[in-house]
This record gives sequence, structure tokens and C-alpha cells, in this order.
Amino acid sequence: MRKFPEGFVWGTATASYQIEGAWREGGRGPSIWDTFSHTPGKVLHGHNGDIACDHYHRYQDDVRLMKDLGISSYRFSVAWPRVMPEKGRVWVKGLDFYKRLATELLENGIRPAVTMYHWDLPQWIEDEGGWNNRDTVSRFEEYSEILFSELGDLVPMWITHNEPWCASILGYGVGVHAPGLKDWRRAYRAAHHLLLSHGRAVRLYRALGLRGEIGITLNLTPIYAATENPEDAAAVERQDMFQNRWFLDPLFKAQYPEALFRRVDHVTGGFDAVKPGDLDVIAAPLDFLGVNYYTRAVVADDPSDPLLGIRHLPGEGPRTEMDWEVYPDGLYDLLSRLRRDYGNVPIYITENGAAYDDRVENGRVRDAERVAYLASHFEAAHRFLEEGGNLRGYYVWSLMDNFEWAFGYTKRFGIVYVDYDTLARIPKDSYFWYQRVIRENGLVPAETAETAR
Ligand code: IFM
Repeated sequence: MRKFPEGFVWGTATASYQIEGAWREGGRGPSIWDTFSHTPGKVLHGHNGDIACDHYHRYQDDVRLMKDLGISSYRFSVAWPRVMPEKGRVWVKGLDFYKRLATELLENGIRPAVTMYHWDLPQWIEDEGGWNNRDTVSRFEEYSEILFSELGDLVPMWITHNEPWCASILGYGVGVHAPGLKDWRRAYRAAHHLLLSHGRAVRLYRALGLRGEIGITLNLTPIYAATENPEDAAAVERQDMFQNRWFLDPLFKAQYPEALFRRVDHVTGGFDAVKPGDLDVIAAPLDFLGVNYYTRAVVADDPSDPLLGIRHLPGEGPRTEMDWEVYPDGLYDLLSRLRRDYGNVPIYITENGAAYDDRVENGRVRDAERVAYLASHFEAAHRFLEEGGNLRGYYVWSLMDNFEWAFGYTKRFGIVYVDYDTLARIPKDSYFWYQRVIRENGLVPAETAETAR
């Protein structure tokens, strides 16, 4: 059996709005996702996160599931509106829930890994312009200081932002995520302010002398050309700038891919958010890069597309319930590319997993496709490690089924099934298979999932 290095971190990941519920408890204020999901037509079937998986009340049971699973780290996010619920009000007691959760984890031998922002911006901050407003960077810095001073002793791993590409582009440009705006100029400003707030938080973390690790998580997608034509190769470059380099280059090279901004000037009206010194702040050295990988993109040149001149094609692999192609080689290619272009920075895969149409039959969920998906991606990660890649850990998305943003509860990513009528948790076959992987610290064959429980 192919083994992973000793000390390799096996984990699972979730996010506050997707699992917590208790949206009006403990002094929590409204977030942009409350507003968005309560607006008819924004989320499939009108679903929202009011109750979600009720993790806020059931966290001890959930930690027991994690303990039985055997993970050494759990990635979760803090809901900012629990800490700064309204303008001018800091509610430190809003962190009590996270203190209890982190303590429970540590008592069970599980290291907390905290995402500071996983998209639930306090609504009052959005009312003042949200990520489009440079002042939000200072609000995030204030929030960071509270987190570091209140939770710094309990949390050894910090992730400033989860997928700032989604928070800016999907939230302010495409409008399918909260706050639901369709304004490219705001999207571009939001992206810059998210990055700047990340850099300021890192600087603060260092200044406070805290001894854990701090990094950021990006959703990265390797891009492949539909044909060998030079036009398609150029399309790959453009999509790569848009999807990956827009965030990687400032973080690791203190520069933006200028050609991208020239290309999209006609929709942004010019990129005016960068002030002198910003890029140095953004490029503050990181302890690790968090990588969320799900699928690849295949693109062709298409002059009729006004934004990037690109057309997406479906790859030929099987597809998940999200209609995302299963393409494990993409993970290997992506990790190798990061090493080549950005140095051998320590990497954690902070999310990887798949949604399938799971069914409970006689109390059991036989999610063989998810097991196959995970097994093939673990294999790709192992290949990277064998070549000397600096991969430190792997967090499966997700511990349990949850609120999948604009898709509501219709997409199940969990290795634990959640019955949304009773809120009962039912570990799927993938949970028991992953348990064996962790126990062996090695590539347990997917076929053994049938008997893993
Ligand atoms: O559920 C999301 C998560 O919140 C961010 N990364 C992708 C996951 C699956 O879509």
C-alpha cells in the first residue's frame, strides 16, 4: 500500500453559514447570505441557512463523529456577524461558541483550523459598500484582531479567506452569490480589497507574535486547451489569468497579471483600486497556501464572448451531481504547476470532494462514486508527494451534507448524510472508507469501501 508521510494531516472541512443554523441566536446579526437566501428567487427552492445542519447545537455530536473518523484536524469558519453583529458593536461573547468548539476538538485530539471569512459578511458592512468599499479592509482587520486575541491560544492554523475569487466574482460580478450584484467594476475592487485585507491580517498575526500558521485558501482550476491551435492556447492563458493568476500573482509575486486588466477594461471601466504599497502588503510571506480543487476547465478561443473571448467545453470524464468533470490528473497538474511557478510553498488541500445523489437504503448510504472520486484524488496527491512536493495535508469537503449556496440543500457533498427532516447524521460508506485511509495513513483501495464499515 502506498503510504503518506508521517504526520500528514487528514481532515474534513465545513463553513459557518453552511452548517451552523442558529441564525438569530447568541447575539448574531444578519449576514449577506441571510438577506440573499431570504430574497425569493436567489436560492433554489427558497432554501436558507436558518437551521442548516443545526451544528450550533449539535457540535458535540459532530466532534464525536470526527473523533471516530480519526481526523487530526477540522477546518471550520467563524461567522463574522456573530462577532460584529451591527455597526459600532463588537460582541466578543459571539465567540463563545467557537471557544467551546475549539476546546472540544482539542480535548479529542483534533487541531482546529479556522477560516476567518467564508462569505458571511455582516449585512451592515455590505450596507456601507461591502468589499467594494476600501473601509471594509479596516473592518476585517478589527475583526482579525478580535479573533487572534480571543482564539489565538486555541487555534494553531488560520485561513484568512476562503476562495476570494468566488466572494468577489460570483458575489459582485455574476450575482449568483450574495450580495448578488452584477457589476464588474465592483467585482474587481472587491477582489483587491479581499486580498488587501488578507495581507493586513497576516501582518497583524505576525506583529502579535502568535505561533501558529497563517495562509489563505484559493479555488484553483487547471485550464486545458480544446485543441492544439495557437488561438486556443492563448485562450488558456486568458482563462488562467482570470481564474488563477489574478490571485496567485499578487500573493506570491506582488504583481497583478496586467494583461488581464487591460483585456477587461471595457467592462470594469479601468481598475482603480490599487494604491501604492498595497501589493507589498498582499504579498506578506505565508506559512502555507490552501488549495481547493474540484475539477478542471477546457477552453477554446471564442471572439464572440465579450469578457475573455473564451468558450468552455465539457471534458470527457464522468460528471458529479454539480455537473463538474471528475479529473484527478488536474489535481496533480495543478500542484506541480504551483511548485514550478510559485516555489515549493507548503500546501494543504483545504477542500476536495464531490456531490452525488445519495440515498439512504436500510440505514446505509452506498456512495461508491464518492469513494472512487476521493481515492483517485488521493492518488494524484500521493504522486505529487512522491516527486518531493510540499503537501502537508488534505481536508475532505465536506464532513456532512450542507447548504450548498445557490443550490440550497440539493447537492450533497458530505461523507456523513444529513436527514434534513430529523437532522439525524448517517455516516456514508465513504466515511468508513476514509476512516481506514486515515488509520493506515495510506491509499486503501476504493473497492474495499463495500466492507469498510
Ligand atoms: O460548498 C463549497 C464551499 O463553501 C466552497 N468551496 C466549494 C464547495 C463546493 O461547491
